[in-house]
Amino acid sequence: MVENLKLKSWVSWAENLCKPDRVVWIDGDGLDKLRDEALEKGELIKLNQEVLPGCYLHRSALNDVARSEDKTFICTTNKEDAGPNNNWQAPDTMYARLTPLFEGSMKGRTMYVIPFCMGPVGSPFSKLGVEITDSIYVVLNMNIMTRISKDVVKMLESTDDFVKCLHATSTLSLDDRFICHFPEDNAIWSINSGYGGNALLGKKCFALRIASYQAKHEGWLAEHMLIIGIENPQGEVRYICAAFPSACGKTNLAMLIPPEVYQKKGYKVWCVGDDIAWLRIAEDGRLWAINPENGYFGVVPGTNALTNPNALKTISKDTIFTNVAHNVDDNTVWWEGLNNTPPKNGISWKGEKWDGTTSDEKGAHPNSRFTTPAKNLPILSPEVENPKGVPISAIVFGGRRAKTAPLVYQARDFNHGVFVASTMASETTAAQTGAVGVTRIDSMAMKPFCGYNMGDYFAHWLNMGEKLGDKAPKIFNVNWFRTDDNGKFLWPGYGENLRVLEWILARCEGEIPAVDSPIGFMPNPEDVNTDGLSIAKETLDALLLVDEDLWKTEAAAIRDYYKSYGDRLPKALWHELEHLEERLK
Ligand code: OXD
Ligand code: MN
Repeated sequence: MVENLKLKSWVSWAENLCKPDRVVWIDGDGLDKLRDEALEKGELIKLNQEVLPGCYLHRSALNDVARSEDKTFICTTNKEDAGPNNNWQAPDTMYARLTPLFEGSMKGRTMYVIPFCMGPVGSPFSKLGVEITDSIYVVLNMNIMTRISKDVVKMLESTDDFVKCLHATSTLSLDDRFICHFPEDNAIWSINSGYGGNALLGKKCFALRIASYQAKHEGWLAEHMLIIGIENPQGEVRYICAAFPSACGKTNLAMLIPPEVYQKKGYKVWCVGDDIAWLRIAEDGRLWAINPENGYFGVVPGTNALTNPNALKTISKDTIFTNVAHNVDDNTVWWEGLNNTPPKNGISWKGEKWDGTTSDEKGAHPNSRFTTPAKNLPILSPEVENPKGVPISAIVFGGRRAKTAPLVYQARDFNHGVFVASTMASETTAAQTGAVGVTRIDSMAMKPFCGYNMGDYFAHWLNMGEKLGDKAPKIFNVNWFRTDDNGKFLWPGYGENLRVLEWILARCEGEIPAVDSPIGFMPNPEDVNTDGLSIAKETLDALLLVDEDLWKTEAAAIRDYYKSYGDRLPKALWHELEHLEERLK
């Protein structure tokens, strides 16, 4: 199909190894036929096309419902280059371990070859990949999440610069499940999982792990960040990037609807991306961002007309649902948090009869997902295809913290911002396998996604800050999840988060003063706009409280965490920690 020798010989090598019955190239045409095949095989269920046109349901294997972090490896020649944040094995070891697993793995199956583009086609920001897979589910999801077209195939005729992504479903054995990254070879090998984060190799594997490695070498940043534009009543749009660990409401924030008082004034929010940002310093010296993805792979439970009406509209067509409950009566889907009326005649994500009252079992898996095209989002930014991207005014970091972190604070300067970002912590959720609710430091929300030693990654951030100088975006930390002593959330969240973003943008414009605290600049309570919001003054005070004892414990945990990076941790960050400890004395 293509004449590029490097690509052709890689595909023949994979064909010889995996021994499929046939090889099919994907250029965006003929997907209906593939969908039909998946329906026939039971890999997809066609939903009610009147209510949910173009929507399908997929149920995964029970052991294959989230990213397998313990099975994910960064394979660099030197162990230190992967760093303590990653599982490591030498490339030769993993090639030798995985080759027999791929051997003959596609016998009796079809091998699909998917050329894809991350980022707007033709943008100098964008990068190409080719995924080989034996899964129609992967092909259909990649077609939503990335850009696949004849133009992309054509681009591969004239460049050898593409990431080689090899995926096989095989037996789904947990013991032999591996998601291996070879950053020195621009390659990814994934076997025995069909879960999005493990198998849609354009997303976490390429756009974060491999891209972060490329970004360090090429002088840019690949980040686990949403990108939104906030339009003020004067029609000016300012862009913010925000990083949160998985399942902390990033998709909800990316698609937020302004509270009524803001809508009346003329505020609008535009979504550029909900998960990944690639950021470069442009000719004007500012930081500009593109979203490398073309769709959203969002957590379904909790999505409803209040929490994320835009997502609800978006996923009412052209969407693949994975591991939600099936309502057999009307052939639609249901999930916890959609409404209070679970199907009477339902089938749970496990494929068992389920009616919402028979057991404690959930209808939808807590990490059930939608895959949906960006083009259907009502608030999709008109800048999303702009090859230059959008200029970033502020970078926001956040996590899920019951205590400790206040609603919002601003870093003193860029280096302090890198400190704040590198030490952000969150309570774990269902998006990772393993215990839920454990606090862990998740630097820049990138700990599971940084393709190299995070000590070097922090140094790269500091270096970017130096290059940006006074044009650098301002850095902030937010926490929507603070609770009272009864575990009740203090902040209403969702659309109301715009109130905090407004404070952030006002700080970027230098419009309002702030309070100096040991951890950074805090809002004067009267500068958080509570118009139209019934929130007690004491609640706001509680949201903005910095409990110094808790922060002393936090500083001790940071010290231990930083030590794990040994001499790869930049000295500037040790200094920042010492300043924090000083200020807390
Ligand atoms: C995701 C994740 O799927 O972060 O976006 O797990
Ligand atoms: Mn994510």
